Amino acid sequence: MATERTLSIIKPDAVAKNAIGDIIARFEKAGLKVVAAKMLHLSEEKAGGFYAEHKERPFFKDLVGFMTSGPVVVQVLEGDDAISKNRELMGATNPKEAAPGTIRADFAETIDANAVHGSDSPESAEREIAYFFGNDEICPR
Ligand code: IDP
Repeated sequence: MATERTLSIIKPDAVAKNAIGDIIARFEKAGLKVVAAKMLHLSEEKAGGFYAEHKERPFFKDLVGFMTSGPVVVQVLEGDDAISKNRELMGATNPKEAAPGTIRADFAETIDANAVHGSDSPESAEREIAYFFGNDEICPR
């Protein structure tokens, strides 16, 4: 197993539900360490840049509207196989298809407001972490 870092975002719907602590507890109980964290209210430009790969998709405008609708908590999680472990904890993109006990099954109802984001590959983790954090904001533990 490789020690990895991944970017997690607790999205505006989960922040509005006061679920920040419950979600971070799941990461920590699974052995992932929070090595950076901050709360942000994303601008359209910042949210649009983050999801640039979806720019041509029909849901892009709604996605940016949702991601800028309230504050988010962005974190860097570190641990063994952190990228795939976080994706397992999150569950499927559509909460209706997410396995029982996953974050999306427990905290989200719809695909447009699905509680969390997690990097899906080492390449996206590297890009996404650098999109939100400078090296001096990450605290190895
Ligand atoms: P992921 O968040 O599970 O990695 P992606 O395919 O990267 O899923 O999509 C990014 C985000 O875009 C999703 O989390 C979801 O909020 C939104 N999204 C994806 N597909 C759809 C769709 O078909 N309709 C509405 N929103 C979508």
